[in-house]
Order: sequence, then structure tokens, then C-alpha cells
Amino acid sequence: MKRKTLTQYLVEQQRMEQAVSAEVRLLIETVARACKAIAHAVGKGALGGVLGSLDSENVQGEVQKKLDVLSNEILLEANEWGGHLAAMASEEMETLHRIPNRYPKGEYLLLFDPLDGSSNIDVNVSIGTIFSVLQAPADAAGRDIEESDFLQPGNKQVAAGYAVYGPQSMLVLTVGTGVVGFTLDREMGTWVLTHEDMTIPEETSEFAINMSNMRHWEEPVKLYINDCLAGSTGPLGKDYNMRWIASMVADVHRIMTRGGIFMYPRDARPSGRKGKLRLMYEANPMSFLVEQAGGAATDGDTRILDINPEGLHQRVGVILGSKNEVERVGRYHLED
Ligand code: P6P
Repeated sequence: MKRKTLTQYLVEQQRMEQAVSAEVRLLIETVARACKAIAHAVGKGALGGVLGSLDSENVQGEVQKKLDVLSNEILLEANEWGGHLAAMASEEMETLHRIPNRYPKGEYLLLFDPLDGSSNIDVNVSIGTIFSVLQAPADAAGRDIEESDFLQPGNKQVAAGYAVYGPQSMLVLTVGTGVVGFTLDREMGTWVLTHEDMTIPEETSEFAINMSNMRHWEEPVKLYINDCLAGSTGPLGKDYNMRWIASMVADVHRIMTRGGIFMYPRDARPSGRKGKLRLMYEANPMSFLVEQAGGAATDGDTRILDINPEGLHQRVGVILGSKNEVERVGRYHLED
């Protein structure tokens, strides 16, 4: 049977589930087209002259890779003329990007990490694009969008997704009616529906964490990981495997595909960071996808989607994946 394309899927969602308005359908198709262009640039590697770093830093103080900036520009240019957005925000930009006056404005806000995992670009490891869609406040129609209009909890997201640029390029998406996956047909340049109902197994024996940060973790995380390392002889009664790709999109995609738990915990030191990952355009969209696939996502104590944001580039601790495993880690925090 002929597989559906992204457009066919979105039209059905618009027609049958009323989960998708015409504007959101146009928004997602536009982002998906931009991700195709990013996949093409990433795939060229050294042949495209886009590897390596610029001598600039982003708002996070991280050295920008050429592909970071190129991916950001691709997403901005693709989305600013369509009339579906009120404004955009990106990991690569200090403040919001308003829609130029020469274009019509819509009622949605688009947030993205244009190329997540960019430390992996030059070593040819999977990287990706993460995006989140919010509705602009109703009263914003007659005025300029402000940064505060973006500061909505993740449970207000209308849609979220990621593109992973690996052996296959895939687009994984939710509009609030479950999670679907599309594989890029590189000959036709089409996103083809290949994963109709992505669900995360509730149990897992695979954890993902950067062990070199152990000295900075809060005690409950140390106790949990030590119990995982104890394996079948320890209190968890089973052997665990470990993975860490250091590219959130790739680590989360593995969990969306076969289960697992991903952890980037907040720092226990009072002076330490409240986590490395950003709430608005990494943790929130990934948590929406994970919950829609039957998983769970917390910052150690609080459901990530219920966190009220205080800043556009706010960092947060992230523990997400197989529901029962995330709850297991939560019990260590309760005993703390
Ligand atoms: P570390 C990539 O830089 C990133 O933001 C995420 O994609 C990834 O999960 C994490 O940082 C990796 O961090 O400290 O292990 O390099």
C-alpha cells in the first residue's frame, strides 16, 4: 500500500481530528521543508564547506558552528513570509525575531534549536533540529509580540517535533494526537509516513547520562545510577546498559524508538547550573513528544510541561523516557 506523505497526514488531522488548523498545517509543512534543506546541507559535510566553527558565540556563550548559523537562517527565511507566525525564537538568537512588516502576521509562535548537538557535526555523528509551536496570546493581535508572550508552560504547546539527521533523515511530530514518524525519501524530496504510532515501552534497562558529571549530581541521581550499575545484584534487580550520544535528538530518538531513560540532571552545587538543556526549545518539545508516546518527563521533581518559564533561554534539569523508569527515579528524590 502506498505510504502517506506529511501533507496527507496533516490534511487528515485537519479533516478528521480537528487537531490541526490550516495555519498549523502550513506552519508544520514549512518547518518540514526547512528541515529538508538543513538535512541537505548537513549531508554535504566537508564537501559543502559548512563544517567547522565561526569566530562568534551564541547567546549561550557557545562557539557557533557554521551549520548552526546556516540552519538558523534557513528556518527564519522559510517561516517569516507565510503569514502563519507572530514571531520566532531560537537558541541561536538572544531575543525574539519579529515578522518583518512587509509580511502578514499569524497567531502562532515558533521556537527552535536549529541544529542541536552541533559539537557532533565535525565528527559525523547524528544531529537534529527541535521545534515547538505555541499560540500567541489573544491580545497580541494588535501589538508587537514581546518576549513574555513566549513564556508559556509546555502544556500549552500546539505542536512539537524534531528532525534527526542520521543514517536516515527522520521527522518525528506530535499535534497532540500521538506521535508519528516520517522518513525523508531523498530521491523524491518527500517526508514519508513510516512510523504511524510511536510509543515508548514503560519499562527499560537502558540509561543515558554523561557520567563525567557525576560529582555535580544531586544525591538521588547518584543513588539511582549506582543502583543501575549494581545490576541484577543490586536493588533494581536487573542489569542495565548505557548509551550517551551527546546529541539530545539522537538520544531521545532512540528512546522514542525502543525505550530508555535520558538524564541531564541539574547541578547540586548552589552556584551550579539548573541543568544544561533549555526549557523552551529543547525540554518542552521533547517532553510533549515523550508524553504523547506514553512516556514521562520531569526536572527531578516537577513535570517539565508544568514548569512556568522565567526566561527564553532558561535551563532545566531533564529526566525523560520510559514512564516506569522516570517514576522510579522520582522515588529516589522523594527519599532525599
Ligand atoms: P554534554 C548538545 O550540545 C546538547 O545541548 C544536547 O544535544 C546533548 O544532550 C547535550 O548537550 C550533551 O552535553 O555535556 O554531554 O556534551
